[in-house]
Amino acid sequence: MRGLGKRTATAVLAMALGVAVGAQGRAPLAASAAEAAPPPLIPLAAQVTPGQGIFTLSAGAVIAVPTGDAQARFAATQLADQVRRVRGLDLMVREGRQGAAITLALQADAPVPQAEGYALEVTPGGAHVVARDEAGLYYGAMSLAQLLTPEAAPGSDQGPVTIPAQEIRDWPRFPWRGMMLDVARHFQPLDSVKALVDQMAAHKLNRLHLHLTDDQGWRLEIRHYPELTKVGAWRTPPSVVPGPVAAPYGGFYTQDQIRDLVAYAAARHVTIVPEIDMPGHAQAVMASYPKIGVTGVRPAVAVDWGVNPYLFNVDEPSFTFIQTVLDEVMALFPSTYVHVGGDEALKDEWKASPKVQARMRALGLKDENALQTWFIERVGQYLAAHGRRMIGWDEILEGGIPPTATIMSWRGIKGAVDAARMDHDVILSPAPTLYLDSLQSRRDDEPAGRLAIVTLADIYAYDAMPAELSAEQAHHVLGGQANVWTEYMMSPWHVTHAVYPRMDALAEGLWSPKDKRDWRGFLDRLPAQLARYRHLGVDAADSAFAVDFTVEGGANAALAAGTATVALSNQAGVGTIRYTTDGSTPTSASTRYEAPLHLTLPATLNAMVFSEAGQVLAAPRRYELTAEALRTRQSGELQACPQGEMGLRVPLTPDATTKGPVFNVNLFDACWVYPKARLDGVTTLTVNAARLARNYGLAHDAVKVRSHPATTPNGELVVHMDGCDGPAAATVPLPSPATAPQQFPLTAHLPATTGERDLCLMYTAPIQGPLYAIGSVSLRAAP
Ligand code: TNX
Repeated sequence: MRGLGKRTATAVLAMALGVAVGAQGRAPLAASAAEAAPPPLIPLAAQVTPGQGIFTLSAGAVIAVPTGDAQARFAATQLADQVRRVRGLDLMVREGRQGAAITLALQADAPVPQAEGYALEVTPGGAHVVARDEAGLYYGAMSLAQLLTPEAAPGSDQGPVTIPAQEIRDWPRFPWRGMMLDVARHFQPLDSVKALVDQMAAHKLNRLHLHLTDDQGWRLEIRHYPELTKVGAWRTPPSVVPGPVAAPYGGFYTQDQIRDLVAYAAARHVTIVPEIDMPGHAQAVMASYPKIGVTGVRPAVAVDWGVNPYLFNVDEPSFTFIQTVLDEVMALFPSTYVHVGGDEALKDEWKASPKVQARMRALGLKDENALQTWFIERVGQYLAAHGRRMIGWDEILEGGIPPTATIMSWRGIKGAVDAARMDHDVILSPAPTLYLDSLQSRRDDEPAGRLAIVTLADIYAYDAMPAELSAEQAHHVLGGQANVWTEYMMSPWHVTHAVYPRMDALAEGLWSPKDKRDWRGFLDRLPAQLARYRHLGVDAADSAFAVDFTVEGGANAALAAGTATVALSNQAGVGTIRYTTDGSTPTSASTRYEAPLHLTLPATLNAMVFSEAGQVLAAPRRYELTAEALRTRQSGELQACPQGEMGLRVPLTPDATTKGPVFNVNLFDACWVYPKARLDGVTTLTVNAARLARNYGLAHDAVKVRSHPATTPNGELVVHMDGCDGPAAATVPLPSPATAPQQFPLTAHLPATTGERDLCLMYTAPIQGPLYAIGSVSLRAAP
């Protein structure tokens, strides 16, 4: 079940390998900054022909657009705005061609092979963009904005800018270059959505799929059904802290705000594709209008992530409701495509309802999957009658493909391959690769998310065209899309961290020709983009560049020897690592890391990563080499107990918007292993414990949650040595949830022993109660 972070061992292994695949040999950034270096564009252009000479642009230069062409003027203004904000260079936008250094114009015979393409010619005399359509002209302006902001190094971005003469002809590989933002699980303020649109447009992405409704919230004002936002947009956060009930969490967009957003995006050639999820993921609807549901019983708006049981009924009032909602949706969103969800609809309610069963039989349908296909197709027909097209997640294939459907494939790519073979259009957005709720590194400092690691390199390597398809069938592949599910992204900061710079890798995969793809070249072009992010206030993740510290031979060897050999590296294998050992923050003048460091304990390492040009690629990271630190394991360093997996990294509070502590958990077993603990002289073990909400809809998998027998009412932390089946070495009762704070230490006294032994730590708290987690485990020796 996707919603819950369970994975097979092979998948986890593959993901672990994915990380290894991401770490390709180290090469200095300047290596390809030689003459034939591609222009500083992301995504890379389809064709670039070098020219003779250099174009120099100074402040006050003019960008000219044809008189009366509002769209060209808008593109020019966007170009000027980018260059001013990133480089501090003021350009002027004017109509007419007089004295212009830069021109932008539509041209019916512009030399581009297809829609959205542009040609950009740079000569010593100026830069000229032509295109056959408005989108192409806009993308030409965005490319020029990148050419005019090529610098990565601070301080180099002053005065006139120079661009080598060149001719660029560029067009997209796929027509659908998408991102999905889930505003249902955690509401995203309008300004954050617009900021995402800005970056999508700058990256030549053109579809923003908004996941507007789900069990945990309905986020779109529907005039005809006011309860959807009065009731359905708000939930009461689960709490495990003694005290009053938390304030409601939620929010929604008014129709005026949506019109504003749609227009804002359209001006940037981004189509907003609305999703109204059905027949499942509909608990917020049932909380607002219970009669639309199967049982008629009113639930609360969900707080449980995962899969919840509430389905739409299949009778006429349901369709009246859906059609009325879609009427308003169609009036707000001009998008040809309307997404109707269809994912993870647990069929229990339909199975248990005699009325639903009678209807299914009357329709001559063989099972609930066929009923889902009928349901979705009925909605698809309604959309088709209004000139729109329906998209659904790949589950809608389960009962036979609805004739009017375009398929968005997320459970791998099989859905896309099957649908394309049946002559349906498809969009690829497979989990985990294009799921940006998957964390991007194994670092301790990553925020909450899924533990299927999807690195920058993984996204870069992704190809949206399934190899299985014939050339004929390949025409059905509209493109790809990365999905930002926000169960664990509580604030705009979290979304930003998840999206950038992985959006750069995505954009290159969806726009640039396949044969132009070049991971090392991409890494060479990325520092300029990171500098753009810095100037624009986009707090991009540095996960791919940040320093990882590895103690050779492991922490135990260092503890035994009192010295350590420490290797420094980073995930992407780029840049220059500089470090200090005196506790100070490194600078570009600090010692350059060349080979593993030999240190005597205690020691402190601070390291950061610079590009060849001296730009900071990763913020400083600190590593303490003390006996205490070497005996401590953070949540992310612990392993799942045998047969289990740590699927999720979860926050202390499900809706806290601030960055806070996170905990790796296996929802099915509150059990962790501290592998090879060095126990010589150790007398106590201290766990930094946390009590978390158990807010997960596990559906049929709920029976798989393991419980461990408790001997006291609140349960205990039990420590076993040499695996989980051996006798308990220590048992510490948990404090009462009614009085204890959410985070608390637990100290266990261990029997004297020696050597390296696996410690198994499990909670025996009742599985109906809160979820207990481990922030860190430390071993202490007797003084
Ligand atoms: C599965 S992808 C879901 C979403 C969850 C996502 C979390 C899909 C169509 N359904 O409801 O948010 O997993 O990764």
